[in-house]
Amino acid sequence: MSRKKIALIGGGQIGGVLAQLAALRQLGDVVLFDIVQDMPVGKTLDIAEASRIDGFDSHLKGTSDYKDIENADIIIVTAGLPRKPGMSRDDLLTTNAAIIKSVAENVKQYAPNAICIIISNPLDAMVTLFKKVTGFPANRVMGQSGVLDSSRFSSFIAWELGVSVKDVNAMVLGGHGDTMVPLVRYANVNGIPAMEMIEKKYNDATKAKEVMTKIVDRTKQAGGEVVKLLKTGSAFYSPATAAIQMAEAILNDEKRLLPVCALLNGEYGCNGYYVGVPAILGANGVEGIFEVTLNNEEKALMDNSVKAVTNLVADMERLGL
Ligand code: A3D
Repeated sequence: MSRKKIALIGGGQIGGVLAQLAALRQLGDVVLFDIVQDMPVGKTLDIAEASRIDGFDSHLKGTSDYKDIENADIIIVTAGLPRKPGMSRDDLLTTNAAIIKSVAENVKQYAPNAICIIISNPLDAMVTLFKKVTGFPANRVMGQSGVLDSSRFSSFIAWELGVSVKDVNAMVLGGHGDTMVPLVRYANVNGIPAMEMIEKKYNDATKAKEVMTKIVDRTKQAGGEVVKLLKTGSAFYSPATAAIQMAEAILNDEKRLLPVCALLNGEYGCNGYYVGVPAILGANGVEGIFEVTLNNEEKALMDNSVKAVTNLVADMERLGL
């Protein structure tokens, strides 16, 4: 059996961490592509030179030639500009759309059977564009955002309660922007509702609500918090880790239920748009979408988030992208 091939388009901050994680977890052979010459070769060489220490056999290749992504099983796209302090993800629309268009054309030509995970921002619009240009089936084109947003939400709950984050299950749905929807009612610590635990901690329901509101707001602003502190660029360790979890679920046919930016076909009252929803990831990519029962308040938040996504896509279409 031959090794799986993982092609990473964009060899910047996230691309470099993706390459290292894919090698460390022995997911397969790795190709790191960037339009900047030599840099991806340097990065993959640097990672490969630690293979003796880390004990991995994955072959790594840096390149600026799309031919090298031929027959990739998985493509992860990070090509495009990251945010600068004060910018919203949507401010990247015009620049990154042109980049994603050219990436999608090349992926279509050189790796027509790959399963593709998009990370470039503004995420929901870039996944939509990538799907449109490649014409790949919906199960093979998805975006990474919910796994990261949910990990941030889970971490903040764990830090508040002083429990291991391994026991926290909390999910964020909706678009990857300020309207994202952290599902408070479903958040739990090994089955115990997180809200109940926060209420017990403070013995005060009002205070518990305030604490959870802060956690939700921090989750929504978490990307911006890192951008502000880094001064240049945006988060890159955690987005890479999140995408690798998705790639691993697909390559190992794990049937993981993860929050994935997937194409909706009537689910959540939405048709034809990419939105973050719980999806089953396996060998065929997105193998199913689960529709969580939402109460009126949650439904209103989800509708608002879907509206933000449709507005963003409409902006992109108005620009002729
Ligand atoms: P950065 O370190 O700038 O890397 C981007 C790379 O893309 C650079 O090395 C560029 O040379 C390369 N590039 C530009 N144009 C092309 C092209 N046409 N073909 C191939 N490569 C090209 O950015 P980063 O790695 O920090 O972030 C990458 C993207 O991910 C940005 O759009 C971020 O906003 C986005 N991002 C998304 C999340 C999500 O959770 C969705 C989180 C963090 C960042």
